[in-house]
Amino acid sequence: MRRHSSQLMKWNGTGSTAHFQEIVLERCYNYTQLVQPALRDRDCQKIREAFRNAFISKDPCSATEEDYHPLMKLVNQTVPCDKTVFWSKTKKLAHQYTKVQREMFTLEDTLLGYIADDLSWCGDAGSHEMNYQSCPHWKKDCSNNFVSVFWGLLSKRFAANACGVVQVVLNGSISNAFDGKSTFGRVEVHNLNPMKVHTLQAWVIHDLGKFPSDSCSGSSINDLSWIMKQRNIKFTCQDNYSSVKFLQCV
Ligand code: 2NF
Repeated sequence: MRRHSSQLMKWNGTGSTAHFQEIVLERCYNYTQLVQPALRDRDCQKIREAFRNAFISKDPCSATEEDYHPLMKLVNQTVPCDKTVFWSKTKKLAHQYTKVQREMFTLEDTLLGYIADDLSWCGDAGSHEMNYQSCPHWKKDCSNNFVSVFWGLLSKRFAANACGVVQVVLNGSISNAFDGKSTFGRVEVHNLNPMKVHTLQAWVIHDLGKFPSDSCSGSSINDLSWIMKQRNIKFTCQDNYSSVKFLQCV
């Protein structure tokens, strides 16, 4: 049954990305065949279908992690030890860093992160279609929307699977380089496994030409250091690490 567009405009967030299904399939093939051929046996049609089944015909404000379990099971990717890079308010820079350091991985360098990056998606309880008009906004409508739950679960698994020395790129040009309310501070930090993760290395990078607002000696990094101490994970911090810093010039 066709629904009135007024009903589809009920949320405050942007609607599903146009051509969502095609983009998911194309990104999946690109990643599994060209970017990481080690995953060439993954079934992209099945991945697309499992992704769609996670949220289609469901109330877009009642997402649970279980909804995504079939998708996670299909993909099942691990990142080698010492290769995990987290980021918070430094997306562009962190991605430039892993592009240069070829074998390093941010979440968006893993298959599911790569597929979903910058996309929006939701359905509706009474329909088999996606809602391209609007989707719940994570702050204005509901936090248990399908996009937030997806990133929360993916971030949790990414952190829980990390091993060896792990890195985080933080932004020294905002007042709290470490923000306990961010996904990094709320989810990733608390899901690192002290039995597997030896050290967390933080790089605090200041934007070129901007006044530094926070640094390794500031109180937010002190909070992060304290959490790591409690969690029995060694912590190091460096301001303007040159291998990351120089990327701002390219
Ligand atoms: O969109 C992504 N690629 C994404 C989204 C959320 C989390 C990636 N992550 C993973 C990455 F792998 C990083 O290691 O978490 C880490 C970054 O998240 P952060 O919250 O620490 O960093 P921000 O720069 O503050 O946020 C990243 C993006 O996520 C959005 C936010 O608006 C920004 O576009 N975001 C944060 N929390 C939520 C939420 N609960 C959110 N979007 C929806 N629901």
